[in-house]
Amino acid sequence: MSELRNIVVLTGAGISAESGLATFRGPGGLWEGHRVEDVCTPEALARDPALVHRFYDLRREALERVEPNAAHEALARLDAEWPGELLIVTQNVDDLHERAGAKRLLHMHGELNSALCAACGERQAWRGSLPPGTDCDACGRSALRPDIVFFGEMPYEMEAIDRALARADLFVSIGTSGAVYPAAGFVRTARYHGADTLELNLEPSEGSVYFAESRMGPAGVLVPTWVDEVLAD
Ligand code: BV8
Repeated sequence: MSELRNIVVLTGAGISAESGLATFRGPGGLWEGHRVEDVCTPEALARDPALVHRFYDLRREALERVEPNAAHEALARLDAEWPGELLIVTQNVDDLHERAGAKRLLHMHGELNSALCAACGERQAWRGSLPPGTDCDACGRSALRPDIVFFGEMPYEMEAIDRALARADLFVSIGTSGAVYPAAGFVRTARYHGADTLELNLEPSEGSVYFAESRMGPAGVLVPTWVDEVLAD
């Protein structure tokens, strides 16, 4: 660990589970009662914009009722105290990392508290309900949509992520099933570039075999322990 300088952390829905937010793979593969392909694809948005906008309105509202947990707070402490490079890449669209104080953070799948204009590509902060046909502040057209990366759409900041993975000495995956690409492939990219790899998850993910070390348990317990270890070195 002594030569450890550059860390990349990937987080998924599991890190927000103890805050009370649902993960994607609930009972029967339903997500808040919906099939993913009915609410998280461009086709679904075109077919039934009211359903998709409502789905994200409900999740944006749920965010107002929850708080960051000990895992978010531990990563924010790492962010504040780690002297080397750090990048927290979250697949989550909640703002719990920010609310815990994380700064060196990016949302590769978008954010609930943001709206994207399908006409001009501009983004604007958004709270509360976002009905279909809402006007864009930048171009005035009625084309605002949830600022979410749907299946089949290119995740955000992939160049920054790839640069960080190429420089990483340690890649840590927290609370993700390893079911969705390109995020699920980051561990292999990091290993290819010589990074050490650690998985902190409630159960083995689909990519567990690629991690040098896997620790099973709730993020609220595993992440503070791990951050203490890293900062003690
Ligand atoms: C793209 C939106 C290309 C935000 C999401 C075949 C092979 C490979 C790839 C593909 C393929 N067919 C299609 C693809 C591409 C596709 C994909 O990977 N499909 C999968 C299903 C095979 N990927 C895409 O489409 C991506 N885009 O590839 O673009 C492209 C190229 C050029 C030009 C244009 C396009 C886009 C993917 C993004 C989709 N959007 N979310 C939102 O609505 O929230 S994905 C969504 O699911 C999440 O964002 C996340 O990324 C993903 C997985 O969810 P997890 O976060 O892992 O959550 P999950 O519930 O699955 O797991 C939770 C884990 O936590 C579990 O392991 C559990 O044990 C653990 N846990 C639970 N509680 C705790 C805990 N751990 C610790 N403590 C706890 N307390």
